[in-house]
Amino acid sequence: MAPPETHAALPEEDQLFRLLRQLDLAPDASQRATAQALGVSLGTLNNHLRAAVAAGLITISERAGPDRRQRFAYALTTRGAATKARLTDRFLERKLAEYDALHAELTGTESGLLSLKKRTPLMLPNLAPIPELYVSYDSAQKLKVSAGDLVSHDLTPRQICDLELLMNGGFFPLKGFLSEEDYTGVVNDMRLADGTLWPMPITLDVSEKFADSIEIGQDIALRDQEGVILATMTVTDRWVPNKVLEAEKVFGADDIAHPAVNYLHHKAGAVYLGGPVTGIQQPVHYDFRARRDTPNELRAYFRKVGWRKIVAFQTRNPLHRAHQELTFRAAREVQANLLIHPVVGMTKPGDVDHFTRVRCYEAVLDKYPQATTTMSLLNLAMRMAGPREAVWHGIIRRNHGCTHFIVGRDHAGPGKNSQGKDFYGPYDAQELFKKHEAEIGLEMVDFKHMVYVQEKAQYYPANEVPAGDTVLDISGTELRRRLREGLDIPEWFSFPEVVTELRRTSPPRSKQGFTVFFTGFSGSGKSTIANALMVKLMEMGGRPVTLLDGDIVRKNLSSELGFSKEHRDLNIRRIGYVASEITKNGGIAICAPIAPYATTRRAVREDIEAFGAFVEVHVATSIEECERRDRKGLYKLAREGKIKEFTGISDPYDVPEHPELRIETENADVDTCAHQVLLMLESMGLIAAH
Ligand code: PPS
Repeated sequence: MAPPETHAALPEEDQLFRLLRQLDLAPDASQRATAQALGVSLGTLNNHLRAAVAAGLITISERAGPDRRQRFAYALTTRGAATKARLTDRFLERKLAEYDALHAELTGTESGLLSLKKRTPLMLPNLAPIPELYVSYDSAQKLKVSAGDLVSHDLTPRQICDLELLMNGGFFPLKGFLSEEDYTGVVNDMRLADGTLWPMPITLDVSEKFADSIEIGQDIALRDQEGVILATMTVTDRWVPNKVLEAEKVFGADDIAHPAVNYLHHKAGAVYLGGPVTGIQQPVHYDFRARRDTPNELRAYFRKVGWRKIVAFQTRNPLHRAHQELTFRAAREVQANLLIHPVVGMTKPGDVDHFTRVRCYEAVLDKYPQATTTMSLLNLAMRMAGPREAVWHGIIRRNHGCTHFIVGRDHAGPGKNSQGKDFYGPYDAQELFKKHEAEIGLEMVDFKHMVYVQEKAQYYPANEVPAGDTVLDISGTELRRRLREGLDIPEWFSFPEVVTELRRTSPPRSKQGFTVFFTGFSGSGKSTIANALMVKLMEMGGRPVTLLDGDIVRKNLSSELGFSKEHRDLNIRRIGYVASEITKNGGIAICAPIAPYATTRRAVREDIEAFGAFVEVHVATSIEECERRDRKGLYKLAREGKIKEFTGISDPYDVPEHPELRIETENADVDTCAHQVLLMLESMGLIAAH
C-alpha cells in the first residue's frame, strides 16, 4: 500500500529541497525507502526524480549487484549541490517565519522571532555558528569528480583569498562573487541590492576571452594555482565594469598611485562574472596552519574558553611595545578579551613579509597577561581602501565572532596619491565606521596613539602626556631606516625578540640584494654602462652580480619574441621575474633592456621592491644622438622601413618621470656614467662607502 502523501501539499520548493537532501544523505537507498522518507508514493517520487534529472540537478545510474531493490544510485550534480545549498537557506527562513507566526499566536504578541532576513547581524549571537558555503564532505567528494568536466577558471592569488573568506563565512552574508546588481549597489551606495551594508566589490574578474566562452547559467570550476578545484560557481551575471567609476567611488580617485586602483587597471581582467559559489574545499596552506581559523573555528574557540566580549586588532605590520600597550588598553577599556588578527593574505606592496611578521607576533603574544589574548591569522586580500576598508574589516571581524574593533588614524591607508597628498583624511575611517556601527554589528574602539614618556619610563596616550615631560617616538619610516642601516633600535621601542627577527630578515641595505634597471633607446649606451658597472661591482665583491642585457636576454630567455607591445611587455616581465629572484636571494641584478612602457616598468618595480631596492636609471641619450651614432646600423634600416616598430622611430617610448637617476651620455665617458650610478647606490646605502 502506498504511504499517505503527507508532504504532497508542500510548496514545490520545499519538495525539491527535501528530495535533494534525501538523495544527498542516502544516495544508495532503494526507491521505496526514499519515497517513505519523503512521505510520498512511488509514483510521485518518480515524477520528482524525472523532473530533477531534466533540470540537471541529479544523475541516476544503474547499480550492479544482487539486490534488485537497490537498482539505482543517485548523485547531485554541481548544480544540484548549489541548488540544495540555496534551498537550505530559504527553507530555514520559511521555518523561522512559521515559528514566528506560531510564537505570535501563542503569546498574543505582534512579532516574536524575526525572519533571518529581517534580523540585523547585531542580533545574531556572536558565538553561534555562521553559515558557510561548503557542501558536506560526501557531496564534496562527488562534486569534485563531476566538476572535473566543467570549464575551469584558474584563480588569481587575490581571488583565492576572496574565495576562502566567501566559503568560510568571513564574507557573510555574501553567497558568491557579486552579481551585477549587487556590484552596482556596492560601488555606488555600499549596499547589496537587498539593502544590506557591504562596502567592497568582491568580483570574479576574468579575461574577455574566457568570459566569451561562458554562457549565462553555466557552472564553472574554480581552481587554485596548482589546479585543485576549490569550488564551483553558477554564472548568473557577466558584465564589463566601468573601472574608472569603481576606482572613484570605492577608492576615492582614479589614481594608479593607489595600489588597488593600479590592480584594477593593470592586473584585473576586463570582464566580471557573478554568481553563487558552492564550496568544495578550503585553499591549502602549508604555513602556520595551527594559527589559521575560520570564523566558526574562532567562534567555537571563544565559546570554549568562555569569552563573551572580544576586541579585534587588525594589523599588517610588526607589533612593537606601543601596539601592545594600545591593544591591551583598548581591551581593558571595554572589559573584553583581545584577538590579534593580522592579515596574511595580501597587504600593501613593500610590507614586511608575513613569515617574519608572524614570528614577531608570536614573540609579542607572550607579553600579554595569560589567557587574556589570542592571535589568529586572516587570509584577507586587503585593498587599502581606508574608510570603506575599515567598515569591511569590521564586518569580517563580526563574522569571526568579535564584538569590538579597534580603528585608528588612517586605517588601511594606501599612502600618498600622485600629487603627494593623502588619499583620505586621517579620521575618515573612524567617521564612516561610527556612522554604520549598528549595521556592522560591532562597536568601534578608538585607537590611541601611544608614546613613550622618558621621565616616567612608560607609555602614555599622546594626549595624556604629563606637561613638561619628554616624549620619545620612532616613526615607521625611521624604524625602516634604522633597520636598513643597521642602527640601534632601543628597548623602550620594541621587544628584543622582535628586533632580532626583523634584523634577521632585513639585513642592512648594504647586504641586501637589489636591481639596477637601465632603460633608454637602442644605442643610448645602456649596455656599455651596465657592463662597466658590473665590473666595478664585481671588483668590490661581497654579492654575486648578474647582467641581464637586452640582447643577451633576447637570445637566451625571449628568443621567440618580437617587438609588438605584447611581446615587449612579456620580455620585460621575464627580465623582472629573474631580477626579482636574484634580488630576493641577495644578489645584484643589472638589467639593460629598452623597456619602453612606463606601466610595465612600474609592474617590474613592484615585483622587485617586495625583496629589495629597485634603482631605475634612465640613459637619456636623445633619439637624434642615438641615430647619429647608429652603432648597429638599425636606425638606417628603421628609417627605410625595413625594421618595423622601431623604438623612437616608429614605436613609442615613455620617458621615465621619476627615475632614481637620469644619465646624460652626450658629453660624458662610460667611466663617469658608471661612477654616477655607483654614487647613487652608495647614497641609497646599497653599497658601503669606501
Ligand atoms: S624591449 O622593448 O625592451 O623588449 O627591447 P629589448 O629587449 O631591449 O631589445 C632591444 C634590442 O633589439 C634590437 N631591435 C630593436 N629595438 C627596438 N625596436 C625594434 N623594432 C628592434 N628590432 C631589433 C636593438 O638592437 C635593441 O638593442 P639595444 O641593446 O637596445 O641597442
